[in-house]
Amino acid sequence: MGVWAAPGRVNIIGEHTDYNAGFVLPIALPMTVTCRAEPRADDLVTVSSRQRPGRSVRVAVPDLAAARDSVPDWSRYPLGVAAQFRARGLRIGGVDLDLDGAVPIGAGLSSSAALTCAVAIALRDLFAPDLTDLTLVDIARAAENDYAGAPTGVLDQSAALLCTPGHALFIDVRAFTRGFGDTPAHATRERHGHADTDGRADARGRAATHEGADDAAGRADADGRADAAGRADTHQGADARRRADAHGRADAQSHAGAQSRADAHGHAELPTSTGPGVVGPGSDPVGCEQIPFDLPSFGLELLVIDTGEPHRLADGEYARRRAECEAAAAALCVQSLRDVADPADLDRIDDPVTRRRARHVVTENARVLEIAEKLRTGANPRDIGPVLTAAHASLRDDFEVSTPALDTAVAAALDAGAFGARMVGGGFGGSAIALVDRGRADAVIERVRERFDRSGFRPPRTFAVRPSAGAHRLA
Ligand code: GAF
Repeated sequence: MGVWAAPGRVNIIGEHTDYNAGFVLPIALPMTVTCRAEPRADDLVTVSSRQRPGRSVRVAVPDLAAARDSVPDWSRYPLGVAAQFRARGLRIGGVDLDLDGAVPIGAGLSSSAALTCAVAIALRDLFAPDLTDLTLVDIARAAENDYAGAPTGVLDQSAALLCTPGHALFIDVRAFTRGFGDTPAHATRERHGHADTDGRADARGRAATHEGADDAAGRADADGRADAAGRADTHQGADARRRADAHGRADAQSHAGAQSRADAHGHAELPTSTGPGVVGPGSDPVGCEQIPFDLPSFGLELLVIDTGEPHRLADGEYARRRAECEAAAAALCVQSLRDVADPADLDRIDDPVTRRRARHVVTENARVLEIAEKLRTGANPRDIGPVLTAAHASLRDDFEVSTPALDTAVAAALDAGAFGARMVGGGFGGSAIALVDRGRADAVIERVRERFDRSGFRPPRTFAVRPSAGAHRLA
């Protein structure tokens, strides 16, 4: 028996770049989903959720794949992870999985990846202890894509599994996903055909939403959140120790990589000295770099403003954006938009909507590299503020995934003195972040509340976050 936890995430920068083989820079949140797991003597996998009392689901291990269409939506996230272990030839036995979530639901903070990743590390530790973190990322991603039907990239699962306290995690998704043997974009397209060229999501994509996962383990009251944060904190020391060597090595390696990235926005790749996808003891996977992101010592706070508008991934718009990006890459004859170095190249795309979608991705990749370089070289994190705000404009105007409430949150935070602000995650609802001086945090929150009230939006929920631990065992 044991208890495992995995966090939600906030992406500092790099939205909708993961499925374009680009760059992302998330941090893990202090809020987690926990999975209490106990092996059984028989071959049943049971899942229960504190957020769904009395509605546990049980499936025999050999029936996991076939059960996909008959189990409730919420249970597809944990069962999908178990099914993925089986699909990869990994032996798992019967097990009771009891879930409890403290990542705000529908808030664009990735409660579903927190759930799949908590289950993934529990099953790894119980049944397949040699599995690498990289394989776990792929397992959690595939569980969401193939079993739950949510066409995500790898951002959320990577953040939940690999982030470390006090750091933002830079990921070069192309280099990182080489180790999967298949890129997430290709994997999803081949297995699902989740969106046609007009961007219409298929029935499976539309059927499942992040809310399934959120219902399973995402909801918690203020006490629940405080408790989860506290529990996560007590284990951060161990987690930090586990990765302590990795930081030194990863940082040293990444300085060499920084030069090549800076020279070739969009084309350059991180060094792959340990080979594609290899995870050595005490090192981060290829394509990943832990970059110090120490807000308190600069007197800064990162606020999350949850608009309360539920964010949904699989209702068709996310899949449509993916299809538009693929169409843009095809029009430019490149493998993915990651391969576009110069925004001027986008003039070759005839369709104005497709061109704007591509412009977001190309400029967003450049923004990730710019912020990563600033943080890597020890700049005051407040200097990244204008880049965050530019990212919001791009998501609002070019990618068109923002909402009036998100725009209001960003505008009000900036008016009240935030250094930068933007929506986070997939969009169409969810949360914004604002980088603020610690002394201005209350004023910023107050201004956002006033503006929401005046605009007729529900009161937002606001809280400060700090870079926290990735998935870990609690007990
Ligand atoms: C969602 C997806 F799950 C991620 O993979 C990523 O694409 C994100 O939206 C947008 O950056 O969280």
